[in-house]
Amino acid sequence: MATNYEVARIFLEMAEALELQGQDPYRIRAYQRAARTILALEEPLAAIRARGELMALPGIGARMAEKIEEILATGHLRAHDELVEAFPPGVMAIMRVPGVGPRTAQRLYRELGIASVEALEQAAQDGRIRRLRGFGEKTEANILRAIERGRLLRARIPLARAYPLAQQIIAHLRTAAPIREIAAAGSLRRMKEDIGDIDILVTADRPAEVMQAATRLPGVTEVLLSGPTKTTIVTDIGLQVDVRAVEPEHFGAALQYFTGSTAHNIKLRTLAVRMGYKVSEYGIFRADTGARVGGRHEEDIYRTLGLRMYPPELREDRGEIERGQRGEMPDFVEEADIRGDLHVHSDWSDGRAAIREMALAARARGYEYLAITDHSIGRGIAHGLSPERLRQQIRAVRRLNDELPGITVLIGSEVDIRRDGTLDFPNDLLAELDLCIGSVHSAFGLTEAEQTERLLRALRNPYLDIIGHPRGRLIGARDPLRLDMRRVMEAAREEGAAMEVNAWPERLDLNDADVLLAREIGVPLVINTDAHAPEHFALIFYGIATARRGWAEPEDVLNTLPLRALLPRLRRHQWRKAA
Ligand code: DGT
Ligand code: CA
Ligand code: CA
Ligand code: ZN
Repeated sequence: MATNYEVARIFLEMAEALELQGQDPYRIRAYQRAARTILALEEPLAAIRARGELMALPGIGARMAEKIEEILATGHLRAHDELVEAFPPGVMAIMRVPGVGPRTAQRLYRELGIASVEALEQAAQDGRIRRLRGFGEKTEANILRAIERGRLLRARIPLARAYPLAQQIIAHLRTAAPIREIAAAGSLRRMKEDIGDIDILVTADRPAEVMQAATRLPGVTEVLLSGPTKTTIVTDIGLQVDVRAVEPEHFGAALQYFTGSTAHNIKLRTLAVRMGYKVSEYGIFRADTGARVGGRHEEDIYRTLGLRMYPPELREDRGEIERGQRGEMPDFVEEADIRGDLHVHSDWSDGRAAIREMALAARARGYEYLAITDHSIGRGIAHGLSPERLRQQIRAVRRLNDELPGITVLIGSEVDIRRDGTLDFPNDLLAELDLCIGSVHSAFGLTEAEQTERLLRALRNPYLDIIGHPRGRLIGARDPLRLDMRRVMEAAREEGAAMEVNAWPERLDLNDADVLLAREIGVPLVINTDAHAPEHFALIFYGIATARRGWAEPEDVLNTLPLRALLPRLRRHQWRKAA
């Protein structure tokens, strides 16, 4: 008798195949809806059918009920068998090669027996495709180019693209196969800013089903490897994904191993050997007797070696193991430490939401404060505010703050640092603000000497509290500014200014190495989202991860402080007090 899960899986595969064929979206959704209903059931479908109540289920009409009956009775659905025959996984992969599509894939399969992307590439190189009716050299060249492009795209991918994809893959695998544990490992778990491939570990009673499901994930363009415990696929953004199934009692050890980094693992294993142990992806063992000491849980490995478990973000062999051996593993900054966001845009400049909406969203997150920091006039394209508009905004924010309970709304500005290092608003206006972020949004191409001088000059302005996204980079789109970061940070520390860790996923700026430097120099940090819409506050975790990769502790980060402790730490209050 087919299980609920098996019925749902057949329906999900139907939906995917129909989608690839460009069939009626209504039919596709009907299958998806039925599958979701079935996966949510607590009772076997067979029992519901026995009571004659299948059609009482949401999303199950007469035709779906009939299909469920067929699967329960025979273990199969004829329509599904036909689809699988017409579209084996390799053919599905071919259909996803840009420009190929279902009809072409079908013909290539039927007439030339091509059932994988590799076979397709070979056939195109051999000039076999142009011999098909309706195909020519041009089609062949296009196919080769599309395959090649897919490969090139397989270069490293920004975390901002890989992370959501990994979440989707995990969610999808959970619905497509009965899974016990599932976790991302590798550089993604370490929250590295660029990802070579996604590594996913699972435990399941029937791993083969998980492997099957992995080859059929939405967006798969190629199945590179499909074995009983390991599947490697390529997705349409060119990212490779390894899915591995391990035994439950090995899960912790495997997670430790595949989280890496390789350098961290090597150091850890060397330490283990010195202590009379052996660490592998299967567990931690006594070297003399071979007895297994642990491995079900990741902590087993670290604990046995006398270490606290390292947060994945720290596992880069930057001295963390030595530090752990000395018993120095503090609590690093985490999302719960953050009490407010100091870099927030509204619809007064290029944000999407009203100030009040942003404030309500921040309050809903449990924040104690936020600072509205729209752009200054020099950013014409971002609807930067004129001095008059900023004066209006100051009044608007003060009024809102008076009437809105539960959160303090500060008024600030993200002021352009002009090419010559002057700020884009006069000091008498900056003085009316609660805080000022200075950012570079132009003249990215200056030499290192010029760029450094520009920031040093900006830092001499006593109203500049925070340097925003100090590197000015956009991952994959714009290189970081050339500047002497050490000198800039030293100047910021001298002046009492803070450096931003901008959590916007395309920025991650400061980056992890800069955060390490900031800690060495002793300049305070703030972690901000640069939110342009309410949902962007959630992106703070990218900034937290970046700061953790730089070993930041809560004390290093000003916006972990309650407001009354934060305000005196802002530069403008420091020099006023000193004066
Ligand atoms: P990536 O994919 O280039 O962004 O970086 P990772 O760290 O995800 O590397 P990957 O996917 O090649 O391997 C995943 C983890 O598996 C890696 O972080 C550590 C472990 N691993 C892989 N190869 C080796 C190795 O040769 N020795 C050791 N000790 N561990 C390895
Ligand atoms: Ca990886
Ligand atoms: Ca890998
Ligand atoms: Zn900015």
